[in-house]
Amino acid sequence: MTDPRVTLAGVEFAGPAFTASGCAAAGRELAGFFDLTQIGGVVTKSIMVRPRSGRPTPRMVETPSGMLNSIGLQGPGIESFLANDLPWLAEHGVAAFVSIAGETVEDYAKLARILRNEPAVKAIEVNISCPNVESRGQVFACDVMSASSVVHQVRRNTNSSVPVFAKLSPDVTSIAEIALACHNAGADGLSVINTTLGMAIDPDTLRPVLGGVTGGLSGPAIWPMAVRCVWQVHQVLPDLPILGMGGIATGADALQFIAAGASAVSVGTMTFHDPCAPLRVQQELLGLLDAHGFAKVADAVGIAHRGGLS
Ligand code: RRO
Repeated sequence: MTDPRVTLAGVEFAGPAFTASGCAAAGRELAGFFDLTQIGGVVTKSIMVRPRSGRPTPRMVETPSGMLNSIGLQGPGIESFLANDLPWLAEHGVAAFVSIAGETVEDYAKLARILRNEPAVKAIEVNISCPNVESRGQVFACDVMSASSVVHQVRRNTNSSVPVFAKLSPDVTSIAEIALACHNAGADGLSVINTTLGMAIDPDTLRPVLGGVTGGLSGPAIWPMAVRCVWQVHQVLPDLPILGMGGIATGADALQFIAAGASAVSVGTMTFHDPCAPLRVQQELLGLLDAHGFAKVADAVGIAHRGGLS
């Protein structure tokens, strides 16, 4: 059997599939469906310095093969996260991949400083690509200088043993350019991709459906774009671990991400339909890797760049 363990930037995880940020809160709700210690870990909903109520409702719309969300970074804030969520993950032996988000570079630095003293944090995902913010200027991942500043500040305020992954947006001209900038600023890995900006208009009222007007598109509709982004990032940074995500519903989908250059995957939107999706996708992926004769996941990473199976 293919060894399920993966090592991302020096840290070992139990499996190659993770939850995706924003689709499973901090893991608790999924624990009734499957054993969270069996997957790579839980990537938490992005946590901010202060509690936040998010954008006006409605916040979700179903779309062909996907959905739009306009949550707007709703969350309890870092104090509550440290009092309730992180201890729960630690007590249950679940690997905590903590996602952080801020309105300013200093917010990110502050969150990193606070998390520095928390041994339960196995890795940090720096969410610089939330589409549901007040201004596009706050989507740090759309600008080389902004992305670099955030990553630099988080990296310098985080323990060297804890990898820092930057989460990228597909809504840029060159994702490779942003990836290189994040790498140069100290990112140990990249999460590829966040949702892409979309919008729906009600055909009866002819008004935007979402309270926040625009929202992030996710689900199977976006996997071809996500695979392309993983491919382009791996092409310029073949040694940097990528956590690949975007519309993964099956092990075969996940395998495409691995072949394009991802070292592990996150399963998000599919969890709303099938709460066991992260574990099911992992089992299906490992079955496919085994059928192809791969002893470990790493042997298949980026194989599409090397001519595929011989
Ligand atoms: O909370 C959100 O609205 C949200 C976030 Br933080 C994100 O990173 N991506 C997304 O589609 N929605």
